Amino acid sequence: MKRVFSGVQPTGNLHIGNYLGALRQFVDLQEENHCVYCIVDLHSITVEQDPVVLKEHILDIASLYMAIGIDPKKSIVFVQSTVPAHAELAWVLMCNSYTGELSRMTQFKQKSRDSESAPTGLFCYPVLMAADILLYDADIVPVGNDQKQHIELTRDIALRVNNKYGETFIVPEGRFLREGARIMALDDPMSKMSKSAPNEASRISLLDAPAKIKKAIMRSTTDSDGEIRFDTKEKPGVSNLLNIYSSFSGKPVSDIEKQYAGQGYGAFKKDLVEIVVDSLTPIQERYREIRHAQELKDLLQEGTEKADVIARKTMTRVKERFGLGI
Ligand code: ATP
Ligand code: LTN
Repeated sequence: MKRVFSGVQPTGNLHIGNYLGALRQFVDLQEENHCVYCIVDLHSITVEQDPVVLKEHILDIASLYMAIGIDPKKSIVFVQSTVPAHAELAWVLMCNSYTGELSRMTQFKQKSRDSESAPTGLFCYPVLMAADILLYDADIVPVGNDQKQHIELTRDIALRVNNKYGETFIVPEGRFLREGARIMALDDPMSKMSKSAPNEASRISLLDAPAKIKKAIMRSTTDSDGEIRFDTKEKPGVSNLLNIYSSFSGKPVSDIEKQYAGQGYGAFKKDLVEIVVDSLTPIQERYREIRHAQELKDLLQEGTEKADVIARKTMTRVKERFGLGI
């Protein structure tokens, strides 16, 4: 069995792009691997957070993890800051990474673009991510394409430490999403669906009420030729809806095209609303059951304990290799 590690930041609610593109994969992977899924709260404070809101978001994401089918009996689910070794290993790795390579990270460049001086934590964000992954001896890291550079850096750091101090880390591999798994914004099919876009109607959050889902889909940007055909260049809006339809229903895109041939967008969008609402309803029910239950905190506590055992073992190995401690 392989070890899988991934993390999601507790910033805002998850949308169907996060779900179809990343989280659904997390659920599938837990059948044949040892999976560790983390809510990376230390990463989220690299940009300013309201402490009260952050605490809620951590539990929101944990509940959503469970609601979509991540099973804490099969996988380890925990909150990053509850396992001290993440910050500890990050320090050791910071001493083995270079300002030059960190300055080249596009995410840092984008996020620090508008300010004269960025927080050091934002600069070191990828090193903390490397620590997350290397602590658990992960073989596979399922992430979006936007994380490719961070995975490369993790591999570089792991190899560098192994070469310098002897075999210490497993060199992980990224498992990247198919390009087709990218869900685009409903109001602008040229940009990806995102948590932080100002227009609420650009996305469907996993917890949206049916009326909001209906409004967002019925008003989604398409084109004027009325043909249901998958063509991301000429018909990006319709293609995105076809992609969402196919991902939720499991029907191949070509079957959906045939089914709606000659029917215009109205019927297609109406059916899509139903499919999305029906797919999200059970997730929302499970979410409501667990979100305020003591069980949630108990499960996260168990996750912390299991993660901590693995993380401590790695830290002992690291300290030994580096000559740290007594
Ligand atoms: P933001 O847009 O505010 O930066 P986000 O919505 O991209 O946030 P992240 O927390 O960065 O969310 O991503 C969580 C996971 O979901 C990542 O693996 C990312 O690649 C994936 N993901 C994010 N948006 C989409 C999308 N539109 N389609 C498919 N996968 C996505
Ligand atoms: N940077 C990632 C979140 C993240 C992560 C990780 C993903 C933090 N640590 C370790 C995989 C493995 C993001 O923004 N999606």
